[in-house]
Amino acid sequence: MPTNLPILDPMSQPLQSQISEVLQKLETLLDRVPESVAKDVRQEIREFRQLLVETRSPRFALVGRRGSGKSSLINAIFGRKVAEVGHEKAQTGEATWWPYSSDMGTLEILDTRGLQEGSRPDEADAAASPIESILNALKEKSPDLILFLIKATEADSGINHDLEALTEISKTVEKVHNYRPPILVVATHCDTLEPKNVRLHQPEDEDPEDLNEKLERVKVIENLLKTKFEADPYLKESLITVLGVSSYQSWKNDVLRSDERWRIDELLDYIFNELPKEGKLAFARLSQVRTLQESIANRLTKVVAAICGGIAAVPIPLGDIIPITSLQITLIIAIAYVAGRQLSQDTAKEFLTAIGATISAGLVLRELARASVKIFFPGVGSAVSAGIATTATLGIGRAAIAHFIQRKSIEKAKAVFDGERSRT
Ligand SMILES: Nc1nc2c(ncn2[C@@H]2O[C@H](COP(=O)(O)OP(=O)(O)OP(=O)(O)O)[C@@H](O)[C@H]2O)c(=O)[nH]1
Ligand SMILES: [Mg+2]
Repeated sequence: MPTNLPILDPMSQPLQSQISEVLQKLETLLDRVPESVAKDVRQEIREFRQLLVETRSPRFALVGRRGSGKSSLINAIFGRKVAEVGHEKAQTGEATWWPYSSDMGTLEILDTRGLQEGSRPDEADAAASPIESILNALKEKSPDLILFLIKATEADSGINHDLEALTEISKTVEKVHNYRPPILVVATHCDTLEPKNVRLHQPEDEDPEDLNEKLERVKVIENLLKTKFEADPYLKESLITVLGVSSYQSWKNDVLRSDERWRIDELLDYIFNELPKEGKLAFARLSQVRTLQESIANRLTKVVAAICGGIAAVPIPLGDIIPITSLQITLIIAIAYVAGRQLSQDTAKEFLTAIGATISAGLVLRELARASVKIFFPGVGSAVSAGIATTATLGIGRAAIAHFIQRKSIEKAKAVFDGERSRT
């Protein structure tokens, strides 16, 4: 059962509606421009909206036997204790989507164990998670992906029941939502494979030969599972990969006392790649993986730079160019948010000033003030201001990544901004 229930807002509501407003305004501006010019900018605006305005908690359906490590995996993703580890009583009553939250965000999880065990009468509490309610929960919301967990040591024992459950879940989702969720197969407990004492999470301290033996065993299990999936024409299509991991962490009074996670970063990478755009930002934030945060921040930067360049390139009245600055401020707020912080507009503006980017924004304005350039030499002036707007925005994004995600000083961030500009 989740230890804390409140769903945290992916992004503050007022901020989201503000961003939404700016984007709407931009779209209206684009109506005045030939569609051939506006088309690409519209596309970027759509992506920006998906990533930022429509952001929501990712949703996973978990399939895995009792003790396969579902709760541990949720904790491993967060790097915090958000789920109770150890034997849990089966949920009584309705199976439903449960929010698991840290102060960095929320995952919505549907535990589908009842479906797997429903046909096994020896399970005392099999009836506690009625199959009907699992299927209803799947109809209510579709999982972004299915995580199938199996203990590495149990991978060669009959998993037909498990595969049947997987197929039923996938087909239900596909029928209702017209979406076939990708399946990630996770072989847990790899650390317990022989030789037991070899620590996968500290390979540098281990005898290379012993380590190799253990890694070979992991590979054998991965291949075994892969073969089973590939033998099933339906499941084969949905399989992303099979990955052996260890999720083991030990907590004492909610304080981490040992962290033996292995290959969880790799798993997070796979999950991130499979998530729809709406779920990526929240996932990068809550998992606190820098490479994922950088990936989404770089994408946001490119999208915003393209939008700013697009606006600057079209001959529109000077007053309407203000959205460029608001977009750049939004970009800073969004990047800081991915890194786990909540910035006010004022703080974002201070950051712009501190890296010396306001001058650049002014430059764009001045460039556009020479509107005559555009009128007399259409194309030339536009290309110049578009270039400046794009470069300045790229620089601002890279500087924000350096400061908020890579935790570099403001001085270093300023150097990143200056470097980006002098590159062109
Ligand atoms: N060594 C090792 N132990 C693990 C790993 N993952 C989970 N465990 C342990 O296995 C036990 C069961 O893990 P849980 O995460 O509670 O499993 P679960 O699937 O949530 O179990 P139920 O909620 O009862 O279905 C706990 O003692 C965990 O510490 C792993 O990768 N390696
Ligand atoms: Mg559990």
